[in-house]
Amino acid sequence: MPRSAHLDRFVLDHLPPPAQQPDRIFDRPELAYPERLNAGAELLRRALAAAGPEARALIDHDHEFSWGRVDAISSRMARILVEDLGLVPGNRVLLHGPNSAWTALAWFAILKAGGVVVATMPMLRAAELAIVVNKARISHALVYDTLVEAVTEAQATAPTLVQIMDSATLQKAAQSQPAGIGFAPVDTAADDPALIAFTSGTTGQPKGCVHGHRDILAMADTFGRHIVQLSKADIVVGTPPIAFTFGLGGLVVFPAAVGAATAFAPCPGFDALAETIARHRATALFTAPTGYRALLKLADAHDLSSLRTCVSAGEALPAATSDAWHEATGVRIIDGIGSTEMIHIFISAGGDAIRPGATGKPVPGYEARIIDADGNPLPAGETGRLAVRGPTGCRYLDDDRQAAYVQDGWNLTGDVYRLDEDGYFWFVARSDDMIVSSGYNIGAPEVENALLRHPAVAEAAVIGVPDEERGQIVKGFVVLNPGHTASDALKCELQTHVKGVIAPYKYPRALAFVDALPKTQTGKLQRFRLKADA
Ligand code: 3UK
Repeated sequence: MPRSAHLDRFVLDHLPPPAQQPDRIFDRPELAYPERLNAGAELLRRALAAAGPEARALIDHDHEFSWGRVDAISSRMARILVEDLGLVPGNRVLLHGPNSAWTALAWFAILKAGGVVVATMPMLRAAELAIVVNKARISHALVYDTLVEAVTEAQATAPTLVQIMDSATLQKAAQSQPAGIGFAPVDTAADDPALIAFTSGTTGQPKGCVHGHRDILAMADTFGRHIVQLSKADIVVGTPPIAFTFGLGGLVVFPAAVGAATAFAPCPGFDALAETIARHRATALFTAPTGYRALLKLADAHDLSSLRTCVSAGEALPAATSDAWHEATGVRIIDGIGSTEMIHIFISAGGDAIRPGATGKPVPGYEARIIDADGNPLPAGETGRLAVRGPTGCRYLDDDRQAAYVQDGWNLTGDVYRLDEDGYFWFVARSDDMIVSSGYNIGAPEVENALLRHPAVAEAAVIGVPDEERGQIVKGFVVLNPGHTASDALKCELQTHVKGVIAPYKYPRALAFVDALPKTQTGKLQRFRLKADA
């Protein structure tokens, strides 16, 4: 084992035992990382080499940073972390900020300083932050001005947190440093922990997924390099928070790896996103399927014609959404399944290889297979549990649930998939979203996609509800498009429509019209909340 740079060994000491570690495969030249690697320094080295110091890097609403300035400012911030705040390599640093240039700058700074980044969604409140701080024994926090209160409040029940610095203070301190003094990035081992990404946790305590410096580069050198294929000419926009690894990859890591620029919307929401696309002539977009559906409604009012590359993840992209987007913009969306545990996307397809409705094939660097309940691989055509392995893998921080996600070195994502004869992987459902009605297995997403094919339907969700006769019945929740009104007649029409699109036994026997569906901050449908209310 190469020598770790971590003087604070907390994360290293709370990794899963060797027998529960995932296999890690680096059998491609672009994944042959050196023993010493600092992801913050290496990404900025790549950006500067590709685009040069003057090239645009981070664009806030009306303020721009070049890659040269991103490198210089993040080095100054790293110095402040080490010299003023006493950061020791291996210490965990809470990064609590909205998607913005400041949050990206601070992210690079923490990595350069040898800290372990724990980024959290700006919407988290004190109680939720305290859980994360306690679990990861966080000592330092860099916090965006407007969010300081929640963090200081969390401190009351999270005593490990001793140093909090707000964005304005950090920025001022960085500016007042004498020019010309650099910062030598901490000489971390390639596998030294670099970040802990907490799962949104639909049930139970959130799980902390540990990823090393080389894992951050691996997402750029697999999905980024082979499927997204950004160049230094790209201007990237998107909705997923930087605290969610989908957003971290799309808005920070992939652009840096090629010297592209990221434009941050001034506030969350799809109107601001559409405006940002038009204003900066953005070329690449990262958002969830619900984001594409929301943008479709705004496409007439905003100029989206600059977009060339569109990436969807978080939940399956229905063929109906893919087709509607293609029709409106001429761009085929790249769908990809990723997870916090794997850091980013491991099955996907781009360009002519895209088959709407299918997720795609294993991203170069990853292997995927379908296994049965006993862990035996299943042939093409069969439906079963998805298992993957590659350069990255699941390593929970001190968590018994490791044994459920990693088995025999393979990562089990909790998804049910089907592999076709051409090697394409088709999403069926998450295991917990399989409905068993009268002995039939029905995947909730398949019924949702059928509902979405009806012109009156804007959003759809499907769950199983208890039924004496059938065990469970399929229940649908539908948000209507403007110009349509809920009625018994429309309900019947939708039920008949579903029977015409998929096998009739899958149709929603119960159907409710609602104003909105419960979604996570990462755009995922929360079926469990509908189940709780049903
Ligand atoms: C589901 C998908 C079908 C699937 C994520 C890209 O979503 C991400 O991470 P999470 O930990 O959730 C993982 C689970 O979400 N899922 C995600 N993408 C798809 N299902 N098709 C898809 N395209 O159940 C998976 O197990 O929140 C996505 C990059 C980084 C991420 N963290």
